[in-house]
Amino acid sequence: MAYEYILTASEDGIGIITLNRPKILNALNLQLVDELVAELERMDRDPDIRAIILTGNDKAFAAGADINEMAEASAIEIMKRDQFAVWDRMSLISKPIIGAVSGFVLGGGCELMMNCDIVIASETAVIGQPEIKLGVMPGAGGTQRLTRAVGLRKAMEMLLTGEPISAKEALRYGLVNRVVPVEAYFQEARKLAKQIAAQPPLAVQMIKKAVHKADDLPLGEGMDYERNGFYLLLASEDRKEGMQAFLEKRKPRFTGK
Ligand code: CO8
Repeated sequence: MAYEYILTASEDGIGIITLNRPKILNALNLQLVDELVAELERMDRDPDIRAIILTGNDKAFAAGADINEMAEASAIEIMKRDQFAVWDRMSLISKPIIGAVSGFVLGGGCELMMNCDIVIASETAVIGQPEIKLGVMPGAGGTQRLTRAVGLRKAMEMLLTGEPISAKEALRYGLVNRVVPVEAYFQEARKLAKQIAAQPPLAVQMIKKAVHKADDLPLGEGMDYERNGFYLLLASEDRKEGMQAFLEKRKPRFTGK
């Protein structure tokens, strides 16, 4: 499919999506988000792709929603657009999404990063929710996912001041997984994606789903969900292969069946 605002590639079981509006710091207009979600869904269906990397460029992962696009729109127009419905589809992607972020990760950019399952950040990343400075507030999960990720007090400070935090501080708060020099963040994400792509795909997807349930469900229900996933995976061919390979002291070959 031809896209205008994203680039796509695939290699060795991983799909790579690059946000591509570099002149305006990958500001997220409606079309870009539509393209991004369409490609995530396509990669989710592609049996040759087992993990997805989402990235921008060294200067900006994304500096937020496109302010030009929303500056003139009325509240009713924006409500009728229902633009966050497409964002909600991102959380239905079953394959793991690894964010490789650098530079500005602001507003909708931070919300997009928080939609990723694992995040590798460059040392230059500055991460925040500056919506308050524009007279609004986050609309795609900024108050909810940030609070779950960093805790109430830190989220309050970030959201009420609009000031970003450094990659190192984000690491301390568990908002990103690793911080590496800017020359290395993409390679690090690629290495990790390949490692995950070599795992049994059904188990990968079941684990992703179960971990996200920990945000939504009370503990008892989450435990039930986990246990049913465990039983289901016992019926997979990859389970037979994984255990047989262990007993035969060889590397397993997982097929996703
Ligand atoms: N939207 C549109 N254009 C942008 C955006 C943006 N979010 N961010 C940067 N740009 C453009 C600039 O206008 C500039 O364009 P031009 O060269 O044509 O003047 C170009 O990118 C480069 O930017 P700067 O010259 O400003 O670069 P600096 O290095 O000086 O500053 C900053 C970088 C600090 C990132 C600065 O650009 C900035 O503050 N950007 C805005 C950040 C922001 O406020 N993001 C939040 C947006 S709101 C949001 O994401 C959620 C809204 C939820 C409600 C949605 C309702 C529809």
